[in-house]
Amino acid sequence: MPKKQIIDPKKTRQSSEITFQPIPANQYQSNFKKELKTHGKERLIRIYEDMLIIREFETMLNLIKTQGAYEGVEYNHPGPAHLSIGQEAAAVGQAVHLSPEDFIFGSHRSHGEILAKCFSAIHQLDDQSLTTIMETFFEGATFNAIKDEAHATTREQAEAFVLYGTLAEIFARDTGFNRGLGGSMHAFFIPFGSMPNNALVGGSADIALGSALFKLINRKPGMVIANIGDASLGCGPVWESFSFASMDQFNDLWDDSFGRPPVLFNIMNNHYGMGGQTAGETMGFDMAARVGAGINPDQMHAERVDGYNPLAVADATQRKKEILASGKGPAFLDIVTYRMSGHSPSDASSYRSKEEMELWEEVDCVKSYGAYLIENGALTTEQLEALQKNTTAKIRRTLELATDTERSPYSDINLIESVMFSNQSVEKMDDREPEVLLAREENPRNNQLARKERYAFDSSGKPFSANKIYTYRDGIFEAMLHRFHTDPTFIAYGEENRDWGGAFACYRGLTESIPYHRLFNSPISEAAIVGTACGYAMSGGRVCAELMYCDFMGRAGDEIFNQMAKWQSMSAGILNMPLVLRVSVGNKYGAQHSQDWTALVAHIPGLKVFYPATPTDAKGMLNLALNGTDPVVFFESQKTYGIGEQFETAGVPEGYYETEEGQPIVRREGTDLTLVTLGPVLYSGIPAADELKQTYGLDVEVIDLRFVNPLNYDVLIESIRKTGRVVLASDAVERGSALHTIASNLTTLCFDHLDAPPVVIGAKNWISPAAEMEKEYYPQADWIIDAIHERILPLNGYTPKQNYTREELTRIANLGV
Ligand SMILES: Cc1ncc(C[n+]2csc(CCOP(=O)(O)OP(=O)(O)O)c2C)c(N)n1
Ligand SMILES: [Mg+2]
Repeated sequence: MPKKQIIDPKKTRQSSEITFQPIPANQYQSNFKKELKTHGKERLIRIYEDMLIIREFETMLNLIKTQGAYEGVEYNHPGPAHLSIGQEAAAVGQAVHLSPEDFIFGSHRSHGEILAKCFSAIHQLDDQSLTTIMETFFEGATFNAIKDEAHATTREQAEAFVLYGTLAEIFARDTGFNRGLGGSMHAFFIPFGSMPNNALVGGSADIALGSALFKLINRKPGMVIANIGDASLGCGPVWESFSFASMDQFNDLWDDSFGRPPVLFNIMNNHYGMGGQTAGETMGFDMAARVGAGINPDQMHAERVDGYNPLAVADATQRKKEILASGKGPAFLDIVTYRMSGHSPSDASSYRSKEEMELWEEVDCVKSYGAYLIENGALTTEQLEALQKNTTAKIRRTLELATDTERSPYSDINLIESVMFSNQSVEKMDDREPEVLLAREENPRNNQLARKERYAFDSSGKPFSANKIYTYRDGIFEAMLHRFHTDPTFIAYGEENRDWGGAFACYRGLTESIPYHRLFNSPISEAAIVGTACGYAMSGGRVCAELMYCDFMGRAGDEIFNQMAKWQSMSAGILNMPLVLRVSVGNKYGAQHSQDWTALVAHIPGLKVFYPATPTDAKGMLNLALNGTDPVVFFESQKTYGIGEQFETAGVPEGYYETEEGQPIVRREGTDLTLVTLGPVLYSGIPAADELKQTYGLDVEVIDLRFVNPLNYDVLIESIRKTGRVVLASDAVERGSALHTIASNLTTLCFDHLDAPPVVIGAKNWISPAAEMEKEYYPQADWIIDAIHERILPLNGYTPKQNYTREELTRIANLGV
């Protein structure tokens, strides 16, 4: 279905120029009377107190790290503590106008942001809500550690709860906000709107955008902030997020009720990466706010703000919040601040002068805001001193509680195993009616499929012609259509997902049925495709993202390896990640479009790895993945997209069904040798088995692995017990292939039954060559026979073509090929 917009050459070739609007910098004017009216005296003092608490919390951490003690309490903290001393006004100012349903995602330096956001939420919630949150969070485990302490009000108690939950998390305690599995750089507390913080520089940009997409698409209240550092403006995924958030389609193609995602990219601009100075050394923007001008005509509403004045930050955040609420996001703030503390406590500040640090100390945000309140009669010096004393006592007590191993036991290491996956079956993530454009019965492709042959052969065993058969890509389509009609939160996107019909026609027919906001083309931004999908999934939605080619996972490495894989466990199971990442394994397109990278993702803990080979499994395994709550990397070979069902004689079932997770399947029974295939190699395995049977009388059992992780070894073990011999083959290059791990486990599990060590066959350890040479690169049926002959069982009169001798093995290993 072509888009309605016409790209008119007359218009696009017209002579004109691009103009920019001025970008405001530090234009906030202090006016105490006005501020008093806006915030009230109590809130103005509260802002000071919040800054003071954060300063003291981090001063305590600094002393613990550098001297092993604070106010007489000794403790050794071996883990990290990236402090933001100096940045308190930015964190507290930002939180002032945020409501609990507004989310902030941050960086490795987020203790202050977590505390500020939670304190702000506490200020807005009533006592009953606060008590319920505290009592129910981890069934009261965190609350129990502080509930017997004397607190004058519920709010004070909630504040102590937040200080304790954060510190216990930093100290890896079971009572911490993420049961000690997140730690200093990843702690968060969703009930108050503090979302995951990220140790990867800029990692929160695309995740926060995904969370904003969730709010937008599911019509949920609130805005989302990505707190990222000035140095993160050098990171590709951050720029991908800017353009993804600014796509014209939100205005031009989506329903008018949507607008653009409510995301604020907030640069906590402390002027440094670790030691690299951004403006002046590693970047060229002069002022970070400038970058907004390059993204869209709204210039992302970019603005520079004085982050040493909490009220200037509060004012700017409120103004951006209004813009986002009107659907005109994304917004961008360059908050000028300064990190007085080192990057980490081991930082000797060798990259900056004493003079510079003294200049910032002179205008210290906590001191100067305190002085401002005194100057304007909101606070007396005595009150300020009392606040300081009180704060020190609070922090000291929090430290005592969080380091008391009885009240705050360390997490049990075995907890991790139990939260690596959530392993749930959840049909839909919300109960509302899914938004669709056509009833399922009206979908043209759905109706076409009703007339297709769901088994590839007729009653005489003759294959049906290609245009008559139900194919692998039809299986993918049916699973997608089912989920779109079942789960209202379910969305899918990637490159060419919509009008094109999906990169390889799997989605053809979906454009007609599914509105733009549930199925859309993304920018060519692989990192942001996966990162936003993570944010969408962790916020409560279900998503299928697609990377056209498996090889493009390289562009989304961090998002797949560090985000998608990690957040369920780093959150101690608080977050789910119902995210299916479809990747196709190509061929014929040479070295950068033809790689099976199952090993890469199977190596990363926290990912499920599926690789169906048949139409029945394409549908059943995608149904399974899309009904689950775990991140799945879903491999599909382009070699198999057009094939029909060749194994299940009843054909691909018409209704809904799921393939059993982790279960390999016997495709042909045999007694003499087990051949385990992954993906399309199944179709080389069958002719190899035929040849071995006909010519050498060898009865081969062919097992289609289907799953790399998780994997149930029972079927494999049972087969090997019977055959005593096993060959494993896939299209991945042989070195480091996921099959080697399986082979190694089979050696351990079946040692007493094996005649010879398992043999792993893969593609050559080379670049994948041009289509014309592929037959000499990917495993072919006769390679399987060659390997059996050389390594397991010499076949009478057989002359191998591939060299599987031990000499060859060591020769190529020596060469690194
Ligand atoms: C992708 C990535 N690269 C490098 C690092 C190592 N690193 C940690 S913090 C940091 C500097 C980040 O600077 P900025 O984004 O300005 O945040 P700040 O530390 O100033 O708060 C670096 C390079 C990392 N954690 N992640
Ligand atoms: Mg910085």
